[in-house]
Parts: sequence; C-alpha cells; structure tokens
Amino acid sequence: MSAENSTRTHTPRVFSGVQPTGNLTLGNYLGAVRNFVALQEQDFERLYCVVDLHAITVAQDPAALRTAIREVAAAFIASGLDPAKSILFNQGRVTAHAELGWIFSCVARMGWLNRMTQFKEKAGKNKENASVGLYAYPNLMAADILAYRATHVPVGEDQKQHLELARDIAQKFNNDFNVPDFFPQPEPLIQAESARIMSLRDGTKKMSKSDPSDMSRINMTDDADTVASKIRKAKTDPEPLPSETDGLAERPEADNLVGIFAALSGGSKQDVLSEYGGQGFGAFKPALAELTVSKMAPIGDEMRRLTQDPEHIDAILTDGARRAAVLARPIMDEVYDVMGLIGGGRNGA
Ligand code: AQP
Repeated sequence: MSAENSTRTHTPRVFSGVQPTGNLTLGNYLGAVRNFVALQEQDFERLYCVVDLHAITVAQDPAALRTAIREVAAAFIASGLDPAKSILFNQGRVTAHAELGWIFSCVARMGWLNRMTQFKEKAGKNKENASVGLYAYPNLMAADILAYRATHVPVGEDQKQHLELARDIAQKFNNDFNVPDFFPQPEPLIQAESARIMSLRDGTKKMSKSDPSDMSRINMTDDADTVASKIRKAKTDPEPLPSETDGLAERPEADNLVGIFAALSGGSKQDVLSEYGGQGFGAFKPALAELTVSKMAPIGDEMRRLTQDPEHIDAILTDGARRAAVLARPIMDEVYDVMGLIGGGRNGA
C-alpha cells in the first residue's frame, strides 16, 4: 500500500481483555465485563479475550493459570456474553498476538515505555528484578488491539495510558512504512466514573484481584454470606451518609460504597444519597449487601456451574480462537509484507 491509496476504512470493531490472575472481582465486573455485555447491543464486531500472555508477565502456577483462564471465560459467559455474538477466546491460542507484540517491541521507543505508570506501580522497588515482559506489556496490549485493527477499546481509567501508547505505536508504524491508515487509531470507550471500584479496606486503592487481602474485594464467586460479611466489615467512618455528593469528598470509603450501590442499581450517586442521606452505615450496609447479592449471586452460581464442565468452556475458547485467527491472519500477512519480512508468519508453508 502506498500513500496514494490511503482511504482504508476500518470496520467498527471492539477488542478488550481481562487477565486470568485470580478471582474476578466486583471491580472487574462493574468496570469491564458488564460494559462488554452492553456493547453486544451496539453495532460493533466484538472480540473479548482472556489475556493469559499478559498474566505470565508475573510468576504463575501452571495449574492455577489453567483454572483461572477457564474461570474468566466462565465469568464472561455467566455475565451475559454470548459466544455466538462476540468472539470469546484466550490470547495464547492465537499466535498473532505474540508475533505482533514482538514487532511492536521494535517499533515502540524505550522512552515511551519508561513513562508507563503501571510498570512503576507493579514493579515497585524491585524494578531490576521485574520481567522484561512486564516492562514490554503495553507493546503486547497494542498488538492485541491492532492484530484485529480494532477501532474501539472499552478500558478503565487505569488503562488509558496504555491505549495512548497503542495509538502512538499504530501511528509510528504507519509513518515508518509509509502506509497511512494501515492501522486505525483505536478509541477508548471509557466507563462512567462510578465504575471505578475501590478496595473495601482502603477507599484510596483500586479493588484488585491480586490484593493480598480477600476482605478487600468481593469476588464474583463469593456466596451470599461472604458478600454480606465483607460489606458489613468494610472500612467506613462514623458519620451518617450526606444528602449531597459534595459531602462525599474526603470520605473515600463512603464514596466507594455509595458508588457501588449506584453502579449496581443503575442510578447515580445522588439518587442513592437522596434515599439514604442522613442514615448511618448500620442501615446502608445491609441494603448494599442485599442489592449486591441479588445482582451477583445468579452470575456466581452460573460461573460455578460452567466451571464444572471445562471441556465445554475449552470448546467455546477453541471456536473463538479459530474465528479470531481468521480475522488476524490476513492483517499479519500484510504486516510482514510491508516490513519486507519474506514468508513471515507462514511457518515454512
Ligand atoms: N477496581 C476496579 N474498578 C473498575 N474497573 C476495574 N478493572 C479492574 N479492576 C477494576 C477493569 O477490569 C479490566 C480487566 O482488568 P485486568 O484483569 O486485565 O487487570 P487489572 O486492571 O490490573 O485488574 P486487577 O483486578 O487489578 O488485576 P490484577 O490484580 O491482576 O492487577 C480492565 O478494563 C480494568 O480497567
């Protein structure tokens, strides 16, 4: 392709992924999976991926990883993702991700990666001992998206910087090889502010599946008693709830619980405060527990049912990978071709 024929239009296509790094949390559900389901009603082709190659940027036990991959797939399906409407697969099953990830490691600049805040947070003080993969993670994420020329990516705020990098990589590739519009500039589909769910133990920290404390999160597979007990013991302050959202400033734990209630009930934080303002947590927490159980227990039950049949899940993932590979292969052929890599990705065929 040359600069003259740069009128390529890209099919509206969504790509997003979740890492199989432990039990999925209410944060993953409200911040990601629930939005994946909502996008089924919109005019996109959709690929939703269990990003297992990202998970191995930190040490994983192979048996636990296998289980976690199937669990994320089960969470997708139990939450309402229909494998007939969306392509569901795990990343390691489609080689285009690793192939393009390497190519993008040769396109991205060290200076770009040095600015990534997530690497700094995850590597912490132990930077010298972090894997090269953890450092190069954003290149693989760019490859996940661009191997399908995805145009839209539902991401949480925390992933916005990585998506910016994917846009820079796409632009640089297009410029370096003089192929304008070869890769699209993927757009973020950022979720509502209330969908950022924080730890139940510390309202300033994101609820995370790899937090050492199980009490900090609600897992999608927690039973009703566990959910109620975690909400009852959630950190709060002694003040009653305010009647206006301004009153939640400087009260991160109260803000988080109100945000969870709003996200689960489909209303705003102000709606919640209009009902519960002036009441203490003694009244609010049981109402929140009841709402959480009513929304999440059916999904948890379905996840447990699905994970009892790993072969069924594997069949869905295999079919999804086959369909994903059909989309990615011709794009990869073009990538190798414009770069001058004769016979690239053809395994000698
Ligand atoms: N607490 C959260 N609130 C809102 N959205 C969240 N997401 C994760 N936690 C929250 C969104 O879930 C998607 C998948 O995330 P991921 O599993 O790929 O990695 P992550 O963002 O690093 O999530 P975790 O739970 O914190 O995983 P670990 O502990 O393994 O690092 C993303 O869209 C993310 O925004």
